[in-house]
Amino acid sequence: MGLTSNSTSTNLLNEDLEKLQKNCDFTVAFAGNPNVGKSTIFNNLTGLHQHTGNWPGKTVSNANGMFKYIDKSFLLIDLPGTYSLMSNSEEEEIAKNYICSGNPDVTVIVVDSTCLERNLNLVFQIMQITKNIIVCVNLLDEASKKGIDIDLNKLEKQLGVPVVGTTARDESTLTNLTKCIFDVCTKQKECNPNLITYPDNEKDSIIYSIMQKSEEIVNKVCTFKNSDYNLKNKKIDKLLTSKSFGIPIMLTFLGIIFWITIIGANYPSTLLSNFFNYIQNHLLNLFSTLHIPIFITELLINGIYKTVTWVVAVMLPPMAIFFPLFTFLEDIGYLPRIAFNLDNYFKKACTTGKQALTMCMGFGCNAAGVVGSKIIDSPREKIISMVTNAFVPCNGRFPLLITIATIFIGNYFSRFNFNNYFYLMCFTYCCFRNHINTINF
Ligand SMILES: Nc1nc2c(ncn2[C@@H]2O[C@H](COP(=O)(O)OP(=O)(O)OP(=O)(O)O)[C@@H](O)[C@H]2O)c(=O)[nH]1
Ligand SMILES: [Mg+2]
Repeated sequence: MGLTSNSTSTNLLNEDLEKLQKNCDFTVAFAGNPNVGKSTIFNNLTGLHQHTGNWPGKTVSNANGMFKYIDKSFLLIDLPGTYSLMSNSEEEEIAKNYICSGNPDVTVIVVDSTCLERNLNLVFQIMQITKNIIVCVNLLDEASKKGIDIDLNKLEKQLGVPVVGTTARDESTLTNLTKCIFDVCTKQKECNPNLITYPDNEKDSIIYSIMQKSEEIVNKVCTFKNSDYNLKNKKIDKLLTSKSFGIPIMLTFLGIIFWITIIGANYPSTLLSNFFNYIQNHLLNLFSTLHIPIFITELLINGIYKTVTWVVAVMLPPMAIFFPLFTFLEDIGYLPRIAFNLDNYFKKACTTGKQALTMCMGFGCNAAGVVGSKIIDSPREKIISMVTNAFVPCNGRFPLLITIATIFIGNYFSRFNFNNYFYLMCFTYCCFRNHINTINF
């Protein structure tokens, strides 16, 4: 009963939506501003692995998943984040289209409890379109850290729709949400949104009325223990994106990450290569004892086995170190600051600062960088990012590039001075000796 791993499905992405809707009792859409935890809730309920991370714009198309609660099955739709229904970007358009015409049985609007006022704007806009709404006030742990207290019952009365508080990273707090979804879908709970009446149909005055109402509600339901609760964050932000310190701090961070990756990868690389060598020697002995023809031994051991294990020993350790470090930068929210710092420079190359994020991913694995290009809004910049990401030297290509560079530059030097060539080889060898030459195949 309820939310168990058996009650979830893990292979529903990209299947035909209508067919899925027919197979489920109810459809539930997750909408909200970017970076408020929609995908984290979606993943916890469905058992799927949508990309989550601390920067806006990760989800760029609708994702589907399923969960069961009591005797009912629910199809969940994780929508891209949107600040408003007056969409600017491709993904906001996707979210808007689904909210306006997808006809879900209930729309869960996930809001960030640390900036409720901004998030309520979208709530009021969606209220104009659909009646069946649940407001999920997420990131309650962050709110309590900042000394923000939200009276959820009062908020429910003000909005006229069910309000549930969650901390999406803690799965146990989602029980109230699943129960509320069940109750609203099965009509055990009523939604009567308190709609705003607009003085006239001018766009500007609609926006003004929504902002005014949101401010009014926040003043009634939120208590701020510390009036300058955001001061520390603002100071850090200012430092990280300042003209004089932004770039040096970024280079230091990235330098440390590459240093840890390159130096740190040597140890597991050496261990792995020693282990594979040990197995190789035993295999060679076994093949010779069994009198297996030499060309088969060459093909299997010196061909396939050697190549595969070399790739594993060289590529796996840097990836295993780089990706967790990169995820750490993502989780502390540093990536959008990198994009901000580099936006100006990327603009000069006719592209966007967001590409810095995909290029950083590309250092770990080019495939991830190219796939990550989907976060870029403009189709032109997206294509530029996809094409140029392939030039970022990923962990797997580093050793090969160094070898090729040594051969070509080495040749150039040899025409003039053999000593220079020798020094260059020594330099390359010293820099990367552990990374390449300790792998004694
Ligand atoms: N501390 C805390 N972090 C949370 C909570 N919910 C989500 N997060 C984190 O917030 C970040 C954003 O979460 P996502 O689920 O990717 O947000 P999203 O709304 O899907 O974002 P977009 O797809 O970009 O619109 C991630 O780093 C999550 O781990 C929460 O309740 N508390
Ligand atoms: Mg998401």
